[in-house]
Amino acid sequence: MTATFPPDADWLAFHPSPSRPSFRPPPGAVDAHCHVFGPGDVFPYAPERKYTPVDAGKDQLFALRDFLGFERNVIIQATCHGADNRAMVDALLAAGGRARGVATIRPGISPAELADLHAAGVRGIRFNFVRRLADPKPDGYYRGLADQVAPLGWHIVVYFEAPDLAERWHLFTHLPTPVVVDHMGRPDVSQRLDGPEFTQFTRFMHEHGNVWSKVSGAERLSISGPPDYADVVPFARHIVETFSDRVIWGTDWPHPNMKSHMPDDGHLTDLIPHLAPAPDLQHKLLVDNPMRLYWEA
Ligand code: 0GY
Repeated sequence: MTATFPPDADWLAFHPSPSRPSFRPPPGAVDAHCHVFGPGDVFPYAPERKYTPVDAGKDQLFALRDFLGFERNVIIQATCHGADNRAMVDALLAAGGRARGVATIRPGISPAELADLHAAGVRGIRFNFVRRLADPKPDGYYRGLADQVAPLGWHIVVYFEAPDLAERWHLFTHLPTPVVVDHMGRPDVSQRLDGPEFTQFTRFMHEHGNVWSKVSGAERLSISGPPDYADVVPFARHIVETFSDRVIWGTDWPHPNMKSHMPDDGHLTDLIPHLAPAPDLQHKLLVDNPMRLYWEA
């Protein structure tokens, strides 16, 4: 916590002492969805932010990476930092090649600024359609930004609520880059796996070979709750088994905006063999796929 930015009164801080997972990630495993917050007195939170978190800096992230048995991180710019990517870039530069980043950018960013982000390890930008986090813009806004980063070989990460998929279908299916969906498009896991909403999501992936999914966010999607998050497992496992070459996984640390509970990152890591039961699926999910997207692109 910093005096400069007191966190929201109902903010849940990340788990102080996660359990050591029984599952051991394979060598080279990537935690492909996590964030850094501040610290706010060094990297101020954005004036337009929708929440003020408890600081969660790079040293704590790297300690968690080592403790859980991962080798690399993909650090996703969090909305509380707006389009000021300095905290994320600082973490990338400190990681000695073991982290890549996904930035938030605004129209008017220069080629030189994009080149600097690329040199630091940024390989994508994120479009956030979740209304409690960002104010959605017309499709043309996103298309302009996508056209700017496509020549760099970057991809677009999209974060949306399940009902938004129909509304943004045309935009998402015409982006000129790989498209990586956060948290499986946030399915309502109280619905059936073959219900209309999730069927639409799997059709999105079937019909568009450039669409990837993160099978992350169990702690946010689950109604049955920890430590098993049993209601999320069939959804994630279906995606992993059907699209094994286009899935990645991440802890989602430090779990912004959790209200029901703060997950134990060891328990989340122990979900992996339930989502990806066979060792070859685990290797694709944790090593081959994220390496292709973030290190080899
Ligand atoms: C996540 C989810 C959330 C927050 C953000 O950038 C963010 O602020 O992504 C959320 O509140 O659902 O993936 O971290």
